[in-house]
Amino acid sequence: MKETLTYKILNAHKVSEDLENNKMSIKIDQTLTQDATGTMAYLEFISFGLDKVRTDLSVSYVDHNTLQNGFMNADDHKFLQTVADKYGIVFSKAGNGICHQVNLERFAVPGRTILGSDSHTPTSSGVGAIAIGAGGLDVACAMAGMPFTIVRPKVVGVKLINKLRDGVSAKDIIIYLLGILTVKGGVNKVIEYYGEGVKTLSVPERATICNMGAELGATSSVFPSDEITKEFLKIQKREQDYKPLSADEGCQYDEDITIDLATLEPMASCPNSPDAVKPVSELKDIKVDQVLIGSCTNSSYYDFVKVASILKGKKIHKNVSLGIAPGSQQVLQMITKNGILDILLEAGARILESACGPCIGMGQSPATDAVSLRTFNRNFYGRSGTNSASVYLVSPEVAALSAVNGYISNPLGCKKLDEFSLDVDYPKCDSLLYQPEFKAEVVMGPNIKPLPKFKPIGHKFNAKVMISLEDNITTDHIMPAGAKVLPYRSNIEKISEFVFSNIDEGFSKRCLDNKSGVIVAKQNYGQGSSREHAAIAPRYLGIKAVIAQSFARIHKKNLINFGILPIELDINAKLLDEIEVSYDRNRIVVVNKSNNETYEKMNDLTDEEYNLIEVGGLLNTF
Ligand code: MIC
Ligand code: SF4
Repeated sequence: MKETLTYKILNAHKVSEDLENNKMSIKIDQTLTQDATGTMAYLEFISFGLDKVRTDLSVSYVDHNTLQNGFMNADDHKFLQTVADKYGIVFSKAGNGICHQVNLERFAVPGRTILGSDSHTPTSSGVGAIAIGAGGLDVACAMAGMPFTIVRPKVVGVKLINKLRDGVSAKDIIIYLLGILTVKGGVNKVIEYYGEGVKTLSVPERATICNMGAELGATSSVFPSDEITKEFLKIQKREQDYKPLSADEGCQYDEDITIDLATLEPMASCPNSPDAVKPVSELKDIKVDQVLIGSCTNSSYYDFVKVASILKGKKIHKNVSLGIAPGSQQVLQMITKNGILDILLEAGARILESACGPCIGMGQSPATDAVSLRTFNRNFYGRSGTNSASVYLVSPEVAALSAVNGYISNPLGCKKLDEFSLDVDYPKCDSLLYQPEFKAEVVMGPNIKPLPKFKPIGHKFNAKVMISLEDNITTDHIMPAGAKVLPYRSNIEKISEFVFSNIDEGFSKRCLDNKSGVIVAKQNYGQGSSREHAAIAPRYLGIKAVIAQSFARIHKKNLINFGILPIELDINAKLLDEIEVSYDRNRIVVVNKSNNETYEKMNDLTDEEYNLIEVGGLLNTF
């Protein structure tokens, strides 16, 4: 039978299959963590009592909480470094770069499986790997050598034909796709790219596309591994990792989409959702206050070549603040060596650390009511740190040209300058990358609190509705990030004070006063980040079930991992209604006692998931 590339890689890693529930478990070759989810993941891994990781390669990155305002983040970094050294994990220190950019440069290998405690882990699929984002506990289990279970994904075949015009970017391809598929269109699917157009895209461009597959809710995205991949691995001095990989000619996809690259135009995701898509030509003349270029989506050397081509000899508009964060030390070294950095500085850019920074609300929050153009991947409400700001997601070309003009501008026709060759020497740049020596003692500063213990929720309970929500609630709504909250990622009691704080300040206190509760929502609850804090912190506050029309993949798994029952139902309930939930292996009954409505459905949890809820979560099974 002719196979898709997705199933070639998945089947080669298959450990077991549960056809009745449409699930498969796969061996994970490599893992990655970042600091904001990593401290929990490693506390969980340590609790398993193993002496070292069981993967081929595990890498721990520090890139999110690099703003060291107080001892908390620095404590976390020290903890992560000592854990890595002790348990056989490669450590990428703060300053080395954004986990996904560095992982692509240094570690991603065609044909491998990679599990990362960050939703944008699929960036590494740009080399022809299957890289998947997951909660920290799932990554901890993978580090312990356990297989990872997924819903057998449907495969969407995206055929790329022709070639992008000057000024049109890989970012425009994925934003365009978001306009077609929406933020829930990729759930339990892998987006597989093929066709003549693939050959016209470099690996960093492919990685940009795979990166924002996360915004579709997709399990992963994948590109073939071809001569361009070989060239990329060669310049990264790891040609030995190359292996050609592609789908069988004529294989069948579950869904088919064709994109003609030659007709695509610059696109933007408008406030406040990556799928609020418009062509840039329809947005022209909107005044811009801030432009930020960077993040794991668009911070490669390739991106800065295009930015420099536009900024060369120009000055940014006096009302615009332009911030630039190169994605890694390697990118920073390269733009320094070939004069791009000078061009950026002369244009008036502020150079930021090679880290996530403003993408996760760590600094650079825009002014009140400001318009901010970002080459990032998420523009959820409040994520920038300024609730009233309008955040647009765009390509590096749109960002650079708009910074010069002071209003949203269409770069169609802007050419890459020939003087910036892509064929340059890429420094290996390992000065902030540490191989484990299996020596260190784990250092746990006062910011790192023990994992909370949770009791099972029981088979029947009554609880009030603590919040009633709409479609597409993101994990940024549930568990906000930003400079104020992120330092408490290792302290569940403290971070739980901030649950839903951007949209409902009273939530946390209400839960504690009521001692238990349920959350009611509509479609695609928990989209976005992989942060398991969006499950642990509500559980800590007494949340026993989330009743929603549908869930995002990673968040649903996180809820189950921490013993919260996800119930897929569309119920009619308002704040403080009294809900009775009862369930067994076969069915779930939900009664809204406040309006006397009863809902009943088959229990669609697998045996494994049911067992986890019964014992109060995955950590109680060890
Ligand atoms: C994000 O982009 O939201 C993050 C911060 O990288 C998260 C992880 C986190 O919340 O720590 C993600 O995407 O998984
Ligand atoms: Fe970091 Fe932003 Fe990428 Fe998340 S999306 S990993 S915060 S750069």
